[in-house]
Parts: sequence; C-alpha cells; structure tokens
Amino acid sequence: MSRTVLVYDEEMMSYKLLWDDPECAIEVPERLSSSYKRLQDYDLVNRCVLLPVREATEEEITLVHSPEYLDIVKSTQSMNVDELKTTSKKFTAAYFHQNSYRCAKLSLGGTLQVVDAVMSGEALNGMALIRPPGHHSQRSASNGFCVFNNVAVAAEYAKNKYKVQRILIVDWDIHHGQGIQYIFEDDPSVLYFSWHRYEHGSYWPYLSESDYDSIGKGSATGFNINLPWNQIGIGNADYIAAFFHVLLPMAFEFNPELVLVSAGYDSGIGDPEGRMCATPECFSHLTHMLMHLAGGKLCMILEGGYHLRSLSESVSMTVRTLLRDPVPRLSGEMTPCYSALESIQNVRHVHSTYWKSLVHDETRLVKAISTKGLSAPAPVHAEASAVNEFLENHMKKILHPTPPVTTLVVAPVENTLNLPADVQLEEGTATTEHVINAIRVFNQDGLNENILNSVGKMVLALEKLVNRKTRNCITLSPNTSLSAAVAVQQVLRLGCERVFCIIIGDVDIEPLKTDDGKIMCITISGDKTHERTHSQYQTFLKWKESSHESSSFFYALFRFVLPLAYSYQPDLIILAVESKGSVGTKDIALLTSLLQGLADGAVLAVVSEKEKEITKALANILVNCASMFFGPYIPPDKECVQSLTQELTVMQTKWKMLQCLAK
Ligand code: X5A
Ligand code: ZN
Repeated sequence: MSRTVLVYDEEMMSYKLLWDDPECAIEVPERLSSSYKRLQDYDLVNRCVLLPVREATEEEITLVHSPEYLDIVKSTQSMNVDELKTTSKKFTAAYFHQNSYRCAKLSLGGTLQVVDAVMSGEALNGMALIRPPGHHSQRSASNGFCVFNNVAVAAEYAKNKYKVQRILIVDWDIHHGQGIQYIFEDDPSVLYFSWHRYEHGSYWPYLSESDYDSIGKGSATGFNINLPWNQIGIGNADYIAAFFHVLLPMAFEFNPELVLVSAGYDSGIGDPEGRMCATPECFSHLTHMLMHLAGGKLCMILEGGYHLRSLSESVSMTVRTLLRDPVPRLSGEMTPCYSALESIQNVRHVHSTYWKSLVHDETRLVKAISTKGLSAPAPVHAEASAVNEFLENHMKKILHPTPPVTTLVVAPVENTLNLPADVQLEEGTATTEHVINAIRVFNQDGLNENILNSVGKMVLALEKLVNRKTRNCITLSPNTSLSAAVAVQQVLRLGCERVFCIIIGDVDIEPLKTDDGKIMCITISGDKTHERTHSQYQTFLKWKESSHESSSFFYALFRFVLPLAYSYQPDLIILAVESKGSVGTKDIALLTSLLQGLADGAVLAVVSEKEKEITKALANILVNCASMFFGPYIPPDKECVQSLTQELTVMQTKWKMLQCLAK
C-alpha cells in the first residue's frame, strides 16, 4: 500500500490572537491556508487521500493532560476577551480564543486520524496540517502557542491502541519541544530527538534542560536526545550532518515501529523566529531518510513555521517526498559550520555510553564553546520579502519535471525475471561502431554477441538517464566490470561532471581511474586481497556482515558512504554489483534506496545477470520506491569499524560531511 494521507480543515483557522502581543502575533490562521494552497498549486493535494479531521475525545486528551487542565481549556469557550486574556497570561507565550478549545480538539483529532491510517495499514504515511501546534504543551500547561500536545498524545495513543513498543519522535521544529521531553523523559519506549536554537540558553524557552546533557532519566537514560544550536544561520549541511552523525545511527539502532515528526518549519530559511538557513528541499532529504525507518510508517504533524512562503514550500517538499517523487538535489556548500560540529560532538559524547553505534568513535566534550566559527554559517536572509524573491527563484532552479519513466531495464531478451509490471525494457539495439569502440578501450577478450548487445542497449539507456527521460536504470549484465566501466565512460561523455560509483564485490573498473575528480569510487568488499591505490576519489571499505539475520551496515552508510556522497554532490550514481559478497541483499537495498537522495534520483544499477535475488530487491526499490523493513539491526563489528576509521582519516580532510568532531 503506497498511499499518503493528508489532514486539513479550514475550521482550524477559526481562532486568532485578539489583543496586542508581539510574541504571539506570528501564529496566524494563514499559516494553514497558505500551506494548503501551495500544496494545491503543486498538484499534491490530488495525489493524497484527504482525511477529515475529527474532535479528539476527553479520554484521548487525558492520555497526557490532567483533567484540571482540560477543564481550564474547556472553560475558555465561553469567556469574553478580558477573561481569555487573563487565562492566557497564566501561561507562557500562550493565547486563547473562544474557538481555541474546538480547534485544539480538531488539531489533536486530526493527528490521530493520520496515526490510525498509518497504523491500520490503510496508508503508508501522512501529514496533518493542523493548528494549534503541540510540542510545547505540558500535562497541565499551555505554552508557546500550543494547547494539547498532539504528538505526545499520538505516541500514547499508538502505544495503547496498537501496542507499539518503540516510537521515535523527531522534532525538527526550531524550538525545543520541552513538553514532549517532560512527558517521555522516563519512558524508554519513546526515543525523542529535538534540535533547537539555543544560543547557550539565551533563546526561548531559556531552559538548561534543553542542552545536550539532558539525556533522559532512570530506565529511559539515553532516550532523550537534545541537539542545541548555539548560533543562528544553521543550514542544510548542518541539518544533514546532524541526521548522519546523531539521529540516524541512534534511530536505526532503536529500530522504531512508528515514526512521528514534530514537523515545525521555523527551522527553515526566512523564519523570523528561527533565523536559520535551511532551504525547502532540505526537508525532502530529512523526510526521505526517515522513510527508511519503521517500514515507512511516518506521520508528519505540523508544529511551527512563521514565514508563510518558506513554510508552504517546505510543507510541499515534505508531502512530495512522502508521495515518493524524486528528491531534489540539496543546494549549498556541504560543510557543516564549526558551532554545529561542537554541538554534534557533545551530544555524541554524552550518548556514547548508551548507544553502541556511537561508542567506537573517539569522543570527548568540547570544553571551550566557541562563538566565532572557523567556518562561518551562511548569511541569514533578513527581509521577509527578499526571502520570497529568493524562494521564487530557488524553487524554479531545483525542481524538475518528474521523468516519464521510473525505471528502464536493460536485460537479455530471454530473461525470465519477474520484474514489476511497470518497468520499461530498453528495446533498441545499437551495436554501433561507437559502442564497439567504447568497449575496445577496455581491451577485453572474448567479446561475444551477448555482451555487445547488452552494452549497446545500456548506452542507449544511459542517454535517457542523463537526459531525464527515465528516473533510474537497471542493467543486467553478462560482464559487470565491462558494463560498469563503459557506463562511467559514457556518462562522462554525455556531460556528467561528477559520477559516484559504488562497487560491491569483484568489479574492476581500473582502466578508468582518473584523478580529475570526475569519478569518485567506493569499493565494498569482505577482504582486501590486493592493495589498490587510494586517493581522495578512490576508497575501499572492508565490510563483512557478521550475521545473516540482522545487519549493521547502517553504521557504514551513515558514518561513511552517505556523508561522502553528500559531500561530493554527484550528477549520477552508478552502483555495480557482481555478487552480494560480504553484505546482504537488504543492505544493498537500503544503500540503493538512500542513494536516491542524490543526483535527483539518477541511479544506474549494473547487476550481474546471475544475481536474481539482488535484481529483484533493487527493482523493488528503484521501480516501486518500496518502503521495507531493512532491519533488524545490530551494532557493527569492531574490525569493520576499524577499517572504516582508517579510510575516514584520509577522506575527512577533504570531504567535510564526514566530520563529527569540531577541531
Ligand atoms: C510551536 C512554536 C514557538 C513559541 C515561541 C515563543 N512555538 N516565543 O513554534
Ligand atoms: Zn517552533
């Protein structure tokens, strides 16, 4: 089932601030309508299943909130403006309206609608466009525009109704969801991650418990992850680095059954509260990565976001990605800033006792907290209108029409693989002079009809891949080394400037090694038999899975392969698999799926035609964009980590996304 549900109802616009309060003035009804309007403009609403909101019941509200607090909120229904104001002032950064109670019930009920759709299997994932937001609200307190804690209630609800044992909450809003932290800090069934503007405690809500050293209590120690940002101007590279080096290793080790996102977009560019720099497509990447957890069970619940254009573009990028459109290339310099690295280093350090996938790194606290960055964060767009103009251009630049074909397959005619129905077979037969010449470069003996035919078809397919007539391509090859080498040569000829090659098993594309940076190549194999030349564009990863049932490859992916790929920013990915060798089929599937976050999803998989099982798994990923359970996971082998660390030392001076220590 591949459906995405969307909850929206304009009734949640029926409350607003009734008096003068500069702090609350940014939380306006138009936040909802402008997001929904933009989704319509991108034709995304039609592609979702629209679910009606419903009122949450008192029983649901009191899963988290006290009956006394419920009574207070209820009583605001019949208050006059003066009474509303008096009640609001009992809390921090809160405001009530006569319709607040009704809207808060719809907001929570809408959240639970998405959870029900996803947990029942009716939908794969979904988003709730709701207000009031929830993550600041506490058992007996409204706070930070929030009335009921939508995401916290959703987690309790899923635990009760669906017996879910592990829930991950990712809070990418720019404020600390202290409400969620308080509710779950002694509950190990909920892993809570929040990044937030902190500035050493000088930013709202000014709490020492928002710092990286609040890690949970008792049996839940290690289950609260705070990543404070001590500078404004945090951007794409910082957020992605935070996912690779903090959230994702822990989240994969945790292996949740459901992922809830406190999806606030005040962490995006132009937001007057957050003052950060992340561009809308960054949220596509974050969403895409989270889709690999919990078998894809992912619920996005709106929190903050106060720059209407930025909010609506980022919401749209999120929904687009839930619907499995290609992930737009991430823009900007792929270098995390010094201050971000300090925070990443510190949070990794305090959690390394509790999470085995962090323990191998040399970790220590950065004592001298800097305010002057060694590499400064990107400039912050100050004027709201300048941001509008920037976004108008930016979205045009990064969004391309989705290719008409998802997967083009090059296979021998007699191939009897049960490939999904909607693949397109490359039917041309271009054994041209040119192809033969291309092959001759590699000095291969024993070229037969079969190989010429296969390579000829692949050359035709590659042209379509580079020209975005197809999103990706699978080639079943009788000679993987030759096909991979010709593929690299051809895509360079077709104008690609950076080709990222991942080679699994015994594939040799040695004749192509250029040091002009146009090719980056990672070879993954179980043993390092022959010493080959290493460079900043050529690396070898010795990796052997110790178990058939469970995998630790996620460690290599987030610690090494993906940071390298994101640093390199390829135009095209070539994945060559001779035999699965030392990594499992699920590992190759996870790798392939995550690589689709790069190069606008332009992936060529060259697979030995003997490897039926791998072909099947790759087709499932590339054709169906399948969400699967890639787990269960185990922490990595010491030996594997050691060899990876060696490669890291060489590579991280040039490829900055590999860094997770401030220097
Ligand atoms: C949901 C949210 C922010 C409150 C800020 C108060 N709340 N200064 O983003
Ligand atoms: Zn916020």
